[in-house]
Amino acid sequence: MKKIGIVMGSKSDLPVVQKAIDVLNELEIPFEAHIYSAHRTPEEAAAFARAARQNGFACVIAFAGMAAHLAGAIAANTTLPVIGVPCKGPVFDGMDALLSTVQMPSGIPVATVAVNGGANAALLAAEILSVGDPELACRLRKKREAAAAAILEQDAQLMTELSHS
Ligand code: RP5
Repeated sequence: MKKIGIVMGSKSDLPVVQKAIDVLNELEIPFEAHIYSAHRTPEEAAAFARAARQNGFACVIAFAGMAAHLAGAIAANTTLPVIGVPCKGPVFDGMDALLSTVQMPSGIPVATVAVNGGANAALLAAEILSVGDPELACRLRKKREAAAAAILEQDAQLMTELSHS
């Protein structure tokens, strides 16, 4: 199976990255994670992106906060799908990173998920991989079914609780 590339702009992004790692582990998807910054280590970030296809990656998830140009910088250097995760910063509550990540000019796409949306980024990456992997597609379907069953169980429990109040 091809790998998912994870790139974060700073180690301070790790709590959001961990949400993605948890999903990838649950779905048994191999990944490789790095700290490469678009402004602090631009050469390393570009080199990773340029070699990503040849190195067996199917797509790259890029995590960054504040003036978050990492996902765009990665996308500029590969034609693999790039998923951007805007990370919440200390001043604008993630709105800065959201706009920086989502507002890519035409020609270089970044599929942007919600602020701090690490789990959805991993699920989207898994869905991309599942196009050529029926077993992964089956694991994704079972995960959705389990999530739906958990909600229906909560619903039944709520009805019981409310009927006793
Ligand atoms: C971005 O700046 C990083 O992705 C991080 O979200 C933010 C702050 O970085 P640190 O100052 O915590 O290293 O480049």
